[in-house]
Amino acid sequence: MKLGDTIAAISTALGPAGIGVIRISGNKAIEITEALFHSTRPGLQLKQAPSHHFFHGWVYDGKQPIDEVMIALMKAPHSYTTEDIVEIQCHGSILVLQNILELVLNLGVRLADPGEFTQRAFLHGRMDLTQVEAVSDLINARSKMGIQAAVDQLKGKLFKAIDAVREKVFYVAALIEASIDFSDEDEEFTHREDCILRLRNACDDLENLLASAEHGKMMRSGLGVALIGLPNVGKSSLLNAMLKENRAIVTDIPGTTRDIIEESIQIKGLAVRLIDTAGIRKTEDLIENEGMQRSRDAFETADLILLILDSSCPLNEESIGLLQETDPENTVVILNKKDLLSGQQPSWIGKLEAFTTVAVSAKYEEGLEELKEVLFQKGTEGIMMADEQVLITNVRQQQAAKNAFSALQIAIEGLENELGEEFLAVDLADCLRALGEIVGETTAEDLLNRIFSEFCIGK
Ligand SMILES: Nc1nc2c(ncn2[C@@H]2O[C@H](COP(=O)(O)OP(=O)(O)OP(=O)(O)O)[C@@H](O)[C@H]2O)c(=O)[nH]1
Ligand SMILES: [Mg+2]
Repeated sequence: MKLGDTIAAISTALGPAGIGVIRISGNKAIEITEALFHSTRPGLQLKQAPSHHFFHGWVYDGKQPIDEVMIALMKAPHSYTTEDIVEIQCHGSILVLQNILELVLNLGVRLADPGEFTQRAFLHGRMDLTQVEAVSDLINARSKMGIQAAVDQLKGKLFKAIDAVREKVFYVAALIEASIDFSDEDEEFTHREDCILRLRNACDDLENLLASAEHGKMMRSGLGVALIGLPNVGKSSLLNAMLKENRAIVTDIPGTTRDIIEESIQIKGLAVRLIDTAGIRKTEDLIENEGMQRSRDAFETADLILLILDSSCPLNEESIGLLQETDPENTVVILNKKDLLSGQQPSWIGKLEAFTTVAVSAKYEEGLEELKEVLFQKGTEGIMMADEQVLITNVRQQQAAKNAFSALQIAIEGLENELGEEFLAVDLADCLRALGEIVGETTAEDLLNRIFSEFCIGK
């Protein structure tokens, strides 16, 4: 991956569409476009043309017109990558897009790697790593909350928060370095109290950020909800009813669902990932057993369990077994098939006192609004929805923030216990390195590569 190359890729999704965009970035972008583009404005030269303007014309392959296009010109350094960028907007035909891309590549341009445009923006200092991650989150967002978290991060909210903590730590680190450099055998380091206060303050900031992580991750990836229960209780019916579509096969034969089916819905802007699973029972069937292993995995990894019971049946031993396995804190018991009870409650309802319960009829779509409300409450429990709150949105950021926090605590303890400045300097350097990892300044190369490789081509 060479920074000096001019790169190009199709930046829009490949499928018939109104328009499609081919993006070219690098110092040859403009001259290469000149070779293909015939402007409708006589004598127009893109090199001399004003930046951030659109130009109408045709792309030609030799004498053969390929498509009528608009060219968007963004000259360095005021572009996404900070390099010269040309975006060719043609009709959104896969073949036309591929044709134009090929013409561009034949002129000595290299096909961009996944995420390479964004990587250039990062390497040229236009974005920090949290903003890079925000771009990816925004593209992949599945809910309004996901978009909001990504946009806040893209605007640099998290970067600024981390930078503010770094400033505080830098200040103390500089004082300590100075006291090492100018240390006099008899002279004591005189700023301990002041340093402790400053570092405690930085620690509080990090603690608040860390407290936001669960909220941030929830906003980004949504609430993972596993539908668990014995066969035939109506798990797949409930999935279909919530999705308002016949996604999963429903029959009256126990053991219908074999594989995991995952689909998302939005509840008041929160993404909820519903995971339908195979009914749990004892069986010799190989396929069903494999399905059940997957149910077990979903059971263990989901944020919330919907334990579904058939309210028209007695509470048998297997159901009691499942109830005992679940933690009432992250379980909602669904009393399905309430239509069969003609307004009555199941006789065994008393056994469920520890649980939140919702009575529904998946078949007749009753009780679903109440269920959605409960899911939203559970998903956003303990979460502050304050505008000014800064969020950590993924595990990578969370882990680095934790490391920074631990290093700070060790430094504070060291200061309190009159430890030598050399030790303090090491702890503060650890803390600064961890903070630098969040924004991408001290992040390991392979991790960076992985982050960019998960992008789509053309971004
Ligand atoms: N009366 C009534 N029948 C329902 C309700 N929900 C589901 N059923 C029926 O119960 C049977 C089983 O439904 P499914 O949704 O396939 O059950 P499941 O839990 O996914 O079953 P497995 O995939 O075998 O584990 C079907 O005949 C459904 O029509 C309901 O609310 N009321
Ligand atoms: Mg099913």
